[in-house]
Amino acid sequence: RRIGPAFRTSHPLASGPVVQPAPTVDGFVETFLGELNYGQGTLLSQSTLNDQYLALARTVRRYLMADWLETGARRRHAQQKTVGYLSAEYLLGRQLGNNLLATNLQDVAEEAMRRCGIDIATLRAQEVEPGLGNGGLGRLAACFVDSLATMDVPTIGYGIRYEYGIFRQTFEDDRQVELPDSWLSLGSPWEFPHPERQVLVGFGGSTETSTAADGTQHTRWVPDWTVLGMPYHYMVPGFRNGVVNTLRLWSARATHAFDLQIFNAGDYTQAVRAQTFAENISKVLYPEDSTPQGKELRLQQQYFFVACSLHDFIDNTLPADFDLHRLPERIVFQLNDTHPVIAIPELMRILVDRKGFAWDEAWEVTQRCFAYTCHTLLPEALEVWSVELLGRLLPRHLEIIYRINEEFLEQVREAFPGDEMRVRRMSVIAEHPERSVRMAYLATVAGAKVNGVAELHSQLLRDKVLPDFSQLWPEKFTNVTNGVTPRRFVRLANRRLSELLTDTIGEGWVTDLDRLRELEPYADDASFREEFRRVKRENKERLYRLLAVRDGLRLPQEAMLDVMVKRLHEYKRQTLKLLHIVSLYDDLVSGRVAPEEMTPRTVVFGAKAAPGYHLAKEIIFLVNSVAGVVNADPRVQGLLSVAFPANYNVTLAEKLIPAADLSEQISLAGKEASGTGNMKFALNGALTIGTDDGANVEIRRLVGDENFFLFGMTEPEVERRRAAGYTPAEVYETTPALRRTIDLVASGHFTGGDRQAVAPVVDNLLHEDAFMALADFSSYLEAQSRVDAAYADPEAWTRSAILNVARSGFFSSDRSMRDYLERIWHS
Ligand code: B1H
Repeated sequence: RRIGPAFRTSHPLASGPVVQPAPTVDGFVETFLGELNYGQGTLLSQSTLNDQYLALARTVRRYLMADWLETGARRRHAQQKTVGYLSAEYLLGRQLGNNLLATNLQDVAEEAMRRCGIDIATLRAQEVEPGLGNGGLGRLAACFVDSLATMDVPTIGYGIRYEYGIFRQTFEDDRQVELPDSWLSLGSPWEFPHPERQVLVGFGGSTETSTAADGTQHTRWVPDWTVLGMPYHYMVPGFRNGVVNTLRLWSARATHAFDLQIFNAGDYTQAVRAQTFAENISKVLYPEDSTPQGKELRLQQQYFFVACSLHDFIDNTLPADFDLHRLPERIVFQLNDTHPVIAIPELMRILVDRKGFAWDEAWEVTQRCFAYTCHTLLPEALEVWSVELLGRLLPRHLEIIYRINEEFLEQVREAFPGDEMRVRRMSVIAEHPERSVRMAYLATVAGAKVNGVAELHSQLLRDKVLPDFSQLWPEKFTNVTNGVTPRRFVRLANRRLSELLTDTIGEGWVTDLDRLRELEPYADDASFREEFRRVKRENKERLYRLLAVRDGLRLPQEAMLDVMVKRLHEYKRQTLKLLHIVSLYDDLVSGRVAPEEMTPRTVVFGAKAAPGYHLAKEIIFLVNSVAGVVNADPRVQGLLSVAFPANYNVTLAEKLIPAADLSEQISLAGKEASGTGNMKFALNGALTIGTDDGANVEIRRLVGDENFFLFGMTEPEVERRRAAGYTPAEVYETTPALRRTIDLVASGHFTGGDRQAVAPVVDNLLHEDAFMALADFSSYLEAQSRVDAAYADPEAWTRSAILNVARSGFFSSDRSMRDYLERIWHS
């Protein structure tokens, strides 16, 4: 649905090159003032901070525009294979700093603002980050598109432009309260709406099958309602390489046809309501991390963005005469978890119903166009959609899924004759407790490749989650260990460390992180260690200044900074960390440990709980309660402090991680698919205390046992323990230190004597403890005393911290992208 022919003229500037503003302070000032005057309609002397921020953002945008247009033209011309990254979440973080970094305009912009009498830091602080994701999965997508741009890989990131991102967390009486994240309300200078590229998406209705004269059947879906998808484009700049890729996020609009009908019937209010209904689809991000709720609106979101994206690529991106039999030569859609898996029957529908492909031909093409990344092992996180709901919302897609399944099960029967149990186990359609579609199975059947996100996870995926499939198709399964972008999480977040690195080994590390290896010899250089400690200290000072202003927190400068930031989930075991804090506190106040024997610590938590996850919210309450009592107790002043700044997000992560000494990665073995925070901490010179889980396994192997604090059961030990019948009360009874700790919490000591208030967490630990925090308690405390002893020797600690940095180059998302290219996208 292209609207009108492109405007044609013989004017010499009509087809470029785009005139870029001069990359000088003068050029920047001039462009900035122009944006302020003509874009914001104000004068510098009368402008608000928000005016100035918007003008600054639009100025930076101008410097990227020529490269964006050029990259687009180059891509159209070259007609290379494109990566279509399909993700319901992109946790981007603030854009201004990243885009200044990418264009190498940081110093120019700073000086230009100074000339205008503006402190650029104040403007940076104005930006509300686009929080269009829950946690690791969404942030991973943002790291991946950054790396793909830096590596000049043709990529379109497809997703949803939620009007409200992840909720803003506040605490009231120590309890989490959620507020809407209206991130768009003060203007959104980084996005470009493209109404001319809107796409129509159908829902509901029924299917009709007709038989042609030659006997062939043709099926057609007749939806009974439609919405429009409006794309908003975001720039994804590579690091100083002239490449700017596109992130295309879809926003739902009501169709004219839809409300006209009702308007004509004279029902104005009903028509307006219809508009609201349509626009609800992209209204809000579902805040459940790892536990999808199976809500109808969520399925609508998933189909909405996937239908828009496929249509956009096939009908509006490929040349009009493109032969779709060759589609796999031009696109590979990477499915970021099961959220976009409905794209599989959608592509079949497009090819068979709309483009006239025979079923087998379409299936051949479809299987080569998709690959699936699984991000979990938790059974409750494996998405299923009830057949009832799918049939009502997407009747044609349900038919297609049934047929895919029928043909797949035939294949299983051929490979394993007489094994009907196996056929039932492998069916894409589950029969109990309710007939439903297993989206991970559908993705595995249709995808060319299936990958997990860390070595251990990929192995458990093959052995535990999809064993029948890996037996049938061993070559389909592979691993790509996650990574993080060194641009945002080192170069931007840790400017001091970056300068030290560049002064020492040159600046190549920013795009070739393996070069951090060259740092290894400096671990033995006393003056380098001194510099490294200065960087840490300054980062801590910066963090504490921020936390004082942001959260009214006052923290001691000297203590070890021990950080646990991630979503609140039982399997991640924030309660285990809490038990450690309480036991340290108890040791001090009871005199079991003398003040001078204690290694001073400040523990910082950051975590959002899904709003409906009651136990997680009780854990937040307990952490805040303990923090209140510990921080107010003069007996532990300067020795133990606990901070829980509200609303942990990417922006806060960028301040916290560079300051941390100790990184807490303490999930029950076999539960954390990978973790990516763990990588960011190691790269910024924190040591990890962690279980043998997810990417911790690989971090420990790379940095060396002596530079990592390992504790807890291994995954097979967890399995054996569970099989033997795990009773947490028994551990409590037989472990005196644990008993004292839990008793102190249960007594109401931290809740003003209120025992009821702590009962949900305490009872759960004693009688359920699904993630075996009590079983790992002793091992964890023993590892923490090793941490204390190690921290007491600053030279040895710094040496380990430097080696963590030097040996973590593997965790660049650039390496992850090379692995995807090699193992998945080029195969
Ligand atoms: C991860 C999710 C997730 N795994 C469902 N699964 C969601 C599942 O909205 N939902 O319904 C949202 C998110 N997120 C995380 O992915 C893993 O827990 C981490 O271990 C991993 O590092 C990250 C990136 O692979």
